[in-house]
Amino acid sequence: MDGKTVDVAVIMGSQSDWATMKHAADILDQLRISHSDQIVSAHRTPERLFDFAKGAKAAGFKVVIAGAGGAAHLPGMAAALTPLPVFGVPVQSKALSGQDSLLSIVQMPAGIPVGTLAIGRAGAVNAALLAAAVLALHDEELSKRLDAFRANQTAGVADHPRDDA
Ligand code: RP5
Repeated sequence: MDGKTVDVAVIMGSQSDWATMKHAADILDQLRISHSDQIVSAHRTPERLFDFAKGAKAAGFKVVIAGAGGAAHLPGMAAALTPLPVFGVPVQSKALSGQDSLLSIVQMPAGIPVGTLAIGRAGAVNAALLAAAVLALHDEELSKRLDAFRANQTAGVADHPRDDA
């Protein structure tokens, strides 16, 4: 990365989470925010989780987006190990439709916050937009791009529904 730091770490518990987390990566790309997408499993690769989260701030990341499904301990464990803001995305699980993921991520004990988003694609998209809003506090050009993204979204909403849309 040319010695430059990357702003957002998008981590996920499994390859199977990528179909969801790619939506976060796509929004970050649209807003021209640098990101690193990594598989980091709290259960299958705990040492990788410790190495990543303990070193995330020193590595230059400013925000962590963490997606996981089922017994979704990844966002909470990452938040316990880094002072960076962590946004959790509950991935929609097959057995319980992501309600397990949601409750695993949202019910953090007081003292270690995880900003928890919606289940699935909406959560991944909004995690990226929240990360953008945080970064935009100190980046006027990004702030303008975020404003333009929202204006474009507003302009894309028709006044009336169509049968063929
Ligand atoms: C979690 O288990 C992952 O975040 C994933 O959502 C879920 C299932 O993982 P795979 O069995 O598909 O690898 O750790």
